Formats: sequence, structure tokens, C-alpha cells
Amino acid sequence: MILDREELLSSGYVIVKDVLDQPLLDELRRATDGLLAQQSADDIERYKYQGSNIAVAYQDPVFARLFALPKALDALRALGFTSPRWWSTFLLSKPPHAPPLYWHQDWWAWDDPISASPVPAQVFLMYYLSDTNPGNGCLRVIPGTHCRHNPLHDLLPAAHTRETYEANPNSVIFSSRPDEIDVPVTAGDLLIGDARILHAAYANQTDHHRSLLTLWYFPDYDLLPDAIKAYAARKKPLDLPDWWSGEEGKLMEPLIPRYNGDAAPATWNRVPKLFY
Ligand SMILES: O=C(O)CCC(=O)C(=O)O
Repeated sequence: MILDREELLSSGYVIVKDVLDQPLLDELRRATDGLLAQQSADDIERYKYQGSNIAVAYQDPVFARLFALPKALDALRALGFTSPRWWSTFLLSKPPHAPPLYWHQDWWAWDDPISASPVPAQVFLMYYLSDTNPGNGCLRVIPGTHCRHNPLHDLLPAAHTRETYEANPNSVIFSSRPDEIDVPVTAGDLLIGDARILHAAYANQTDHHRSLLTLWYFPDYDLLPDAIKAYAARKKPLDLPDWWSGEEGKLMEPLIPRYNGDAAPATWNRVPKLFY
């Protein structure tokens, strides 16, 4: 697989075509529709701009197969990353006629000097489970904002906080930006992006839901500062399912971030500042 590392480093994202085959897409649709059906009314209201915000881990073995998908790990290798670790996954599903998602970025350790590196410490791997376009809620990005200041940075609150969940729909955080571009994809494509890039999503104006699985990885864990590793590895061990002793558990083991040193964990700070 040949991918352009320079494109990721300069624009902040790349698209890899046809990563999920039809049977895997079908399995993921079945598993994610099952999770969506269990949402509480409170969560549906709280996460209305994201559509849903469901933590996905080992509810179904198909998710472990997705997190360890050889084609996706090959894509990371082709981009020059050699020690990937999976951190978390969220199901963001816009119901029919859902509002747009606010502009934001998702990096969380802005006090650490690694935040100013041209190379991403953390990336998202996004899999949309249906074709996307501006009419059903495709992604929008402002290229280059993962490492360059943009006027929008000065207008945004920290992402995924009460301030964004309860934002007025007329707020600037939903505005059209002169330098934004649309990122429509075909179901099964893989969108890899720098956690620092400014992004948003259109409203879903259709009668069908639009589901997205966002997988978070540290693409080169071995190169990260100890403080980031210490934070990444401290997540409470999940209750492992019965199937962990089988094939899928073996696939996941090398992808789990671990840290045995004694560095203090990095501080959580989602407000960008190192560009200034
Ligand atoms: O829904 C989308 O297309 C993007 C979701 C996202 O970026 C987020 O919730 O952080």
C-alpha cells in the first residue's frame, strides 16, 4: 500500500479507499444498530449534535476485528507509523434530520510540547457505515489547522463539554468557514486524521441514519513522551469478554497501550495553545 505521509502531515488527513469489505460492513451495521437501540432518552438529548456518543469496545467480537484490521494497520505503516496502539472508539450516529456537529479539535494534552510536533501523537480512524455527502452529514475540515493557528481557534470552547453540548444552534461553532472543505466518503473507506485538526459535520437532512465509528490510535506509541504513555495506559482495564481467549483477543493484545515507568501522567487540556 502506498500512502502519502506528506499529505497527512500538511493537510492533517488522508482517505484510504475500500478498506472494509461488504460482509464486514454488514456485521458492523448490525452490531452498531444494536447499540443505538439501547440508548437512553437522556443521552439522545445530550449528544444531539454528535447524534450519539457511545463508547465502543468489546461489546461484540466484530469490534476487536475492526480495531486490529490488517488493512488499517498496513495503512498506518504505509504512512510511516510503526508502533500503533488502540485507545478508544465511539459510535457517532446521526439520526434522520439531526442537526450539524460543531467545529472542534480532539487533542487533549496541549500542555505537552509534543503538541507542536508536525507528526501527530494521536490520530482518528473514521469509518462511515454509509456513503456520506453534505446532505446526510459528511465531515468538514479546515486543512492545516492541526499545526497552524486559525481565527476559529479563538472562538471555540473546549470540545465535547457542556458548553458545546448545550450550544445555541446559531453559535459561531456551527458557522460556515471560508477555508473549510467537505470530505464525502464511500462506505468502507477509511479516513485517517490528526486529532488536532479542526473538523465538524453537516446536518443529516435525510430520512436515514448516518453512522460513524471513530477509532482513536496512538500511531507511534513507542516514540511518545512518557507522560503521554502514562496517561494513555492508565485507563481502567476493561472487563474482558469470554471470547478474549480466542482469535480476537490475540489480535488486540499487541495494540493495548502499556506503561511500566514512573512518569506522572500528562494533564488533560483540550485548549490549543502551542501555535501562538
Ligand atoms: O460525525 C462526524 O462526522 C464527526 C464526529 C466527530 O468528529 C466527533 O464527534 O468528534
